[in-house]
Amino acid sequence: MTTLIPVLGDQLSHALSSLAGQDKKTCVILMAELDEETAYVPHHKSKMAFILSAMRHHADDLRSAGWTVDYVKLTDPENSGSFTGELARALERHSASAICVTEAGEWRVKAMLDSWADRFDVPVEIRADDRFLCDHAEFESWAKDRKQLRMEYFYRDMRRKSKLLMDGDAPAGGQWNFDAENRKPAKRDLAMPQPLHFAPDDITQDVIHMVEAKFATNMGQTAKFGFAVTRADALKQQAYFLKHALPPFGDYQDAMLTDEPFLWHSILSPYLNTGLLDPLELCRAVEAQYQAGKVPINAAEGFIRQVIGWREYVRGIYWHAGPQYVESNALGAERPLPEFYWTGKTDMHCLSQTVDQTIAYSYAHHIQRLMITGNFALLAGINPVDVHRWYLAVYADAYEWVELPNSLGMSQFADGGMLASKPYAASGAYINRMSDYCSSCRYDVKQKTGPKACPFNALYWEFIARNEDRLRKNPRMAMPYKNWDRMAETDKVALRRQAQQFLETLG
Ligand code: FAD
Ligand code: DLZ
Ligand code: SF4
Repeated sequence: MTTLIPVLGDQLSHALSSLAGQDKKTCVILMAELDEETAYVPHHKSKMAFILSAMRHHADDLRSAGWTVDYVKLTDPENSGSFTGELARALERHSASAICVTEAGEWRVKAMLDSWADRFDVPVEIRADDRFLCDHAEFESWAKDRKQLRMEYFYRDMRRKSKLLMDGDAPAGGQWNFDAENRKPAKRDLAMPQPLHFAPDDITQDVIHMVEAKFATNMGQTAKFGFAVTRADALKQQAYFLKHALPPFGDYQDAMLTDEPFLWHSILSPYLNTGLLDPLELCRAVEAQYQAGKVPINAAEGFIRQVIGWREYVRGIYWHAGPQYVESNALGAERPLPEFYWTGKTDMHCLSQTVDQTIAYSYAHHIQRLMITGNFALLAGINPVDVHRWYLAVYADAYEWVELPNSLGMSQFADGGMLASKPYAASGAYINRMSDYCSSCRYDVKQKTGPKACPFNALYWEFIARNEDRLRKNPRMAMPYKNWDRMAETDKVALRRQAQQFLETLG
């Protein structure tokens, strides 16, 4: 009586629900490197190297913990290329009589897992993924009957539920949210922390060679690969972050600096999303730093809000919105993604900085994703599916459940406001306020028209004008439309012409 337990690439947790209560002597864990998973988008080379190496290390860890692990490599000549195909082969190999699996993290793979009960002659148990604070039923009951879904109210419930940063029934520090204190521009500081660099061991080097050979044309470099690929190393990055980057994290959460890809961010999302780190354990460690007086409330709250607020909220939205969410295009944006998203070759300094570091590290922090690459795509009217597929491909932390609501919902407003109350659209002035990018750009952020004018300026007003029918009634857009209404007709025409001329250069 053997139970087969497929463990997917984002299920690298020892406390995974499918392993709970199992008898190690009668179970075989199946892990497989698959064509289907490496090809659903053209993943960044470092993203692939990270996931495949973390899978190989996790298989070894599980073996050390007494599990039997059947691991199929991408180069195995018999490899069928899909979860279902590998499960069929493994069922035979092990004469298994049952399958137990933790639910999938996305609609595509969920459909696959749901088909197994009909397809195979053995019972299939699909267990809930309990690595999240809020399960599907709880989110549905929270969302039911609400006219608008807003993260802030959901987040307060998660604070109450987890008891994180709570003084009895009240929020620690007297406020739920210290966001207003999290918007300071940063100055270059020689003592700025840099994330730990984990030199690739033999396993990682093998994976990197394979990825470089098999996916030579994919975006991305592996030369600077330094991700942790084990839980032990991911915990080292967690400890490093708590000590060195968390204290100023709150102040500089929205800041951007030239040639500083990481600033005071945690660089923990790849580990949280593969399961190497546990979100609640991390948040409790952050809370302990606050309670010990080592970090201010705006840092602790700001960080915990991202994890039990935004991260849980976007997952809730993903499953609540259904598999057709990906088709949303509320602003009717149809322009194809410009080539420079893949190459970094653009004379807009903010964009080349963000894309170049994405190519080098498979990482960009939130404000770069939202207010540089996301904002540009929104203003230029890029097709949201193209934008979504780009984000899903290029970041080491990208899985559809977390990437899609962030890209399509938060950054492109393609869901018409299901996730966010207004579009995150901004002109060059915002980028200039929050970064030092503009001082070394060939464009002048203060100019709105003419050959040196920052493209974000005219594009911003073009966005406002183009979407007037859809956005004017949004109360949070009242100010931009008031300013637009005040503008002289000749200025409006000049701005729109400037934007059109620029858009034509995108091809
Ligand atoms: P920190 O700034 O240190 O934040 C701490 C943690 O909070 C992160 O590790 C992450 O787990 C969580 N977090 C913060 N913001 C969000 C958010 N909006 N949604 C979910 N979790 C959040 N995050 C992903 O994990 N995967 C993605 O594919 C992804 N795609 C994104 C696409 C766009 C267009 C945007 C605007 C945001 C996206 N995010 C995504 C959210 C956020 O940008 C990343 O979580 C963050 O940059 C990861 O870096 P970090 O670990 O240093 O984060
Ligand atoms: C992202 C990814 C990649 C690139 N490769 C694999 C793989 O070869 N095998 C695997 O099990 N998982 C991989 N993954 C992660 C899966 O795509 C992820 O687990 C599913 O999308 C389910 O959310
Ligand atoms: Fe970006 Fe405009 Fe600033 Fe150049 S001037 S860095 S294009 S915002």
